[in-house]
Amino acid sequence: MQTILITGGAGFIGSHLTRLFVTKYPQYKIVNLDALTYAGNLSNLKDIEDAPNYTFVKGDITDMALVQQLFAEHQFTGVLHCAAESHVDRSITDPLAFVRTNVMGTSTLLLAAKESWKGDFTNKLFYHISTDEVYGSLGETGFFYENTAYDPRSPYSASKASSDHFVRAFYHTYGLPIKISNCSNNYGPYHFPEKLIPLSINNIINNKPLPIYGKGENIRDWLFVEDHAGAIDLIYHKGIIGETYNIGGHNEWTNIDLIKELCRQMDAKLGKPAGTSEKLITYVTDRAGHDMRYAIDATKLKEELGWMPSLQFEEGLSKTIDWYLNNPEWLNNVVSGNYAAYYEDQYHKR
Ligand code: NAD
Ligand code: TDX
Repeated sequence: MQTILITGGAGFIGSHLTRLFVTKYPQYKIVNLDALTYAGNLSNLKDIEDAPNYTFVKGDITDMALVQQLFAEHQFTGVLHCAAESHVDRSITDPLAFVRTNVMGTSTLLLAAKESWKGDFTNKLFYHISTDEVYGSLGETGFFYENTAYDPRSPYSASKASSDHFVRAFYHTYGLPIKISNCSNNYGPYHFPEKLIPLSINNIINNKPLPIYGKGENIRDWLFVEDHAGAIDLIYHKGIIGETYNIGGHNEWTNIDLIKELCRQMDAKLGKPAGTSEKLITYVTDRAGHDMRYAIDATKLKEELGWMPSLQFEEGLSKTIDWYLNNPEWLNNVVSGNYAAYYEDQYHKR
């Protein structure tokens, strides 16, 4: 019998992961702890909210008393730690929010797990979900490997790198059973429209400019979010304690090529003449400290655990666009309110 604490389960990746664990493992009890920040949205989990093995708790991972109380009440055997401040641009304007949630929050969870498990680590696991951005920025060649030296360059990636270090420190110092995975850029349904792909889909729908930072030559390595969730499931159950696994699909795109492919697919789906959406592309001031290229080498995950991504990018992008076109209420809900003010502030000065 497993009882698993998922943090950040109402966010983008967390909601896919929660859905996967709740439906695939009906014998597990899943508790989702989420503060419901601007990025958390319970409508991401509508289809499973009444599942008998699922409980939602609204709360903050930096709240030690709450986290301790949840460990005492539910006797968690595992933690899937997804909660984070996750947007690089927001980390440039408000770095301390990232230190608070990503560093303090992760450390709070680690300490609560250590105290609750009281040295009996049999069948226990603290799984930390992290990013490839901790490795820094690549030039034209090369890949990030599990043993690539950390070189974070944004407040976001510095806070994620710090959280990874704390997770490893608890493994080495206290023997806490941990696993870490570092994944490349995700895309798919329920992605908050402050990130490149959903922001651009939303702007094409609304005939608004598509802001491309700098020359659009920066490269990201994109993975469909359900493939990320599948990899986490595999590592959670089959990976080795204390190990790190890189997750990525060898799928590198310059931002400009990606946006052109998105425009091409959206014109076709919306019945517009080819080339219509591309006219919305607008080059804007570059992101400060903009990392040039990310590229993951996921050989370890493939060779040791047999993982492969299931979707080609064009197919995954098509599924993603269809989801946004079929869920206008979700999109309209999240782009109203606070997000409208953020968007105005972020882009009017570019
Ligand atoms: P997200 O911003 O969509 O969701 C984050 C969730 O965490 C939200 O539901 C939010 O309400 C919750 N949260 C934030 N602060 C909290 C706090 N203090 N206490 C409790 N809950 C809090 O993020 P995402 O894109 O789904 O990313 C999830 C994890 O995966 C993060 O750790 C991120 O670093 C990592 N990651 C993301 C990507 C990506 O491309 N999105 C890639 C690799 C790794
Ligand atoms: O309006 C935009 N215009 C633009 O050109 C935005 C929002 C982004 N960009 C560029 C910046 C990046 O080169 O597109 C690329 C992707 O940007 P984001 O979607 O903000 O993602 P990124 O900065 O690469 O970070 C993401 O991947 C790793 C996630 O947000 C992180 O949470 C994850 O860890």
